[in-house]
Amino acid sequence: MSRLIIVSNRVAPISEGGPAAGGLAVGVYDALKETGGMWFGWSGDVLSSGQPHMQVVERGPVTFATIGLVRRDYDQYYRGFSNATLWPAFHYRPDLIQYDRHDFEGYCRVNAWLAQQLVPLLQADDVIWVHDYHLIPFAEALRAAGVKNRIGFFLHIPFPAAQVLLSVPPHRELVKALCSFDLLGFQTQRDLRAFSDYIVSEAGGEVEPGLAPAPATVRAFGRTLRAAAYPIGVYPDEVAQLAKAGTRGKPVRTMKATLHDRKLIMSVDRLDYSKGLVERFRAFERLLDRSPACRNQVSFVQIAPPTRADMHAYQDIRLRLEAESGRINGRFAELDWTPIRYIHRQYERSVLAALFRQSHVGYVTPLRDGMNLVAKEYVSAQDPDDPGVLVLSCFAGAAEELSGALIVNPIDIDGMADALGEALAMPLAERRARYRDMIAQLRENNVSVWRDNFMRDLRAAGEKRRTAKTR
Ligand code: GDG
Repeated sequence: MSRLIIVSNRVAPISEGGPAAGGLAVGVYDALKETGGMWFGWSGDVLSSGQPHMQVVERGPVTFATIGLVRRDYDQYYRGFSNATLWPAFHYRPDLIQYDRHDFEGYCRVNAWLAQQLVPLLQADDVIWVHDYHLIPFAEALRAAGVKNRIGFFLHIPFPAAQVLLSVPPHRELVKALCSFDLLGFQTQRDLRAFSDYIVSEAGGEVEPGLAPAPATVRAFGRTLRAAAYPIGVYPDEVAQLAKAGTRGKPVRTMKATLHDRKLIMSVDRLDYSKGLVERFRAFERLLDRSPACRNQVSFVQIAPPTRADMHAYQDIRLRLEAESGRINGRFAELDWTPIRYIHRQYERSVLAALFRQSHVGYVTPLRDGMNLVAKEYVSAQDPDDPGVLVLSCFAGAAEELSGALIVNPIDIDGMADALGEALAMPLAERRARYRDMIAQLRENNVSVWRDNFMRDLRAAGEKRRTAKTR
């Protein structure tokens, strides 16, 4: 079978046994081990002087090829166009979009430069799978360098409605660049519809739906390609094992001791404005306001590790959250009870999984999210005999699959407070039924299924393209 080449903005840090992080990294690494191949991307280093050099590390059948970025490229490509323009736009926050045409030039320049670094490492029948919004022009750049291989793209974040995408000045260039791939993968049907709508209404192209599970055929900008939804999953049994192991560890035992018999509501998110943390804190406050019986009986733990901390919008959300948690705790705390434990730090995966298992409610309410793996990890970590309840935003991609969750609109503070109350009081039989429904879905669509479906369609899409050319 042909080699697989994974291209992503960051390459997951690798230890001897494989990637340290879970989910996507593990799923992708498994595929690389099966077929052999390479993972290529930014090393995470930002160089203040000198030229970046590629580092190549071999681990059995897998090669890791990483390269640093010079400061200007980091500022324009990563902080600038990727994270100050595309991230807010794709998460429906036009109010936060910052646009500078030099950043867009830098974004295209870095994509072209990365593509040039990859070209000498490619073999003729390699299959190339590019990940996420940092690398939208990557296939166009490879094609310009004469690469004929099959190239697929998976977007981990939402694809916005056409009206929202129009607020990104080079929207047409971006969608045209996407059409240089052979296969486009989105998290949900909603994202696929938004993309199709842009193709038809703004690009004058056409989209012919595929007979499920076949992808749709897209014709636009003089190209024909395929597009479909491939909801990313987790390995639920592995998360459950981690949760059981973590429960015996010291951090979780200590935490449990400080809870006494109070019920626990758990949230874990990178500290990002797309995750809806302020609204979530206010809904918990509303619950305490309306239900005196919950006071001193329920604790809410929010773990929010730092991310993109050198950007204004992220410093802002941090300040707002610190103010909100301080205000709410000041209002309701007692000598022996702090309602919100807000922790701006990272924890080990096994600690998180164990905390999920100990908690009565998983509170996952992003304002927008491509999928949200935390929701899937929360369900996976539960004890089947005594599972907790997932309260989930209708704007997380995961809501398309997890019908056993209590689905909320994160703008509706009262609605979220109602759902928290309902989750805390839910009878065991109903909790079990909802859990069974969700865990079956997670097992059926685990991360291997996501990857295999994408790879199957990418190999087929490339075949069609080659056959069409030789006719
Ligand atoms: C993007 C899309 C899409 C979090 N805190 C810690 C920690 N985590 C882990 C979680 C989970 C992952 O990070 C976060 O994944 P999410 O899916 O929730 O969100 P994003 O980071 O925004 O990811 C998203 C995803 O890509 C995959 O396609 O679902 O929509 O935005 O696995 O558990 N892990 C550790 N310590 C922490 O403190 N070890």
